[in-house]
Amino acid sequence: YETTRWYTNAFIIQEGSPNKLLLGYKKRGFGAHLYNGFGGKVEAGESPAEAAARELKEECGIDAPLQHCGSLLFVTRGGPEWAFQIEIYRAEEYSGTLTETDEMRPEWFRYPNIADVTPSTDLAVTKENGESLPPIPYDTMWPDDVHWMPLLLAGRHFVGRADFELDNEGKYKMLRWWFGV
Ligand code: 6U4
Ligand code: NA
Ligand code: NA
Repeated sequence: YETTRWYTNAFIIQEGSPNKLLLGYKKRGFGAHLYNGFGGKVEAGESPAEAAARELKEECGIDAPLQHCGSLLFVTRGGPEWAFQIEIYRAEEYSGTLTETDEMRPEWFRYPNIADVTPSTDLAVTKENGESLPPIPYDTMWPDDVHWMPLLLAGRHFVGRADFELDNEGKYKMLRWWFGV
């Protein structure tokens, strides 16, 4: 590969009525117009955990006791070849005020009861709980997310890999994937 790049992705997950997941609508740059966790590049001299905390603050204005819960490898063909290693973090609490930034617009979504979430749960069909919030917007997220989000929401530690190909229209298509605990 040309290079392996290290990234972070952080999610705030609050069990309750309804269960809430915080995502950000990315307004610019890589993955623009998709919902995702908050994160970005790990910079020189920084640990992934430090980068995760910095990016969370920069992108939506909050601090949180982030815990590492997963590692994902993304490999791409068709364009410049690269691999992304993304470290996934979660927290149940946060401090500070959620703030829209130039890069991200934070929004809450509901998800099914944790007891109903297994690695094979299809969260694209969300159970009727928490009417006031929209369900997780998988159609507007990276296509791998639906496969590992149940593991994240269930509080599991997970690893995975997804391979992408850049198609003729310049869109990333997911060729194959594997996610497990
Ligand atoms: P700069 O250029 O410094 O603003 P930076 O904020 O460091 O960029 P950015 O925003 O490009 O990085 O980070 C990309 C984000 O997208 C990271 O949180 C990782 C995430 N990401 C990339 N591919 C992904 C994928 N296939 N599935 C996923 N998240 C992905 O769920
Ligand atoms: Na970012
Ligand atoms: Na950054």
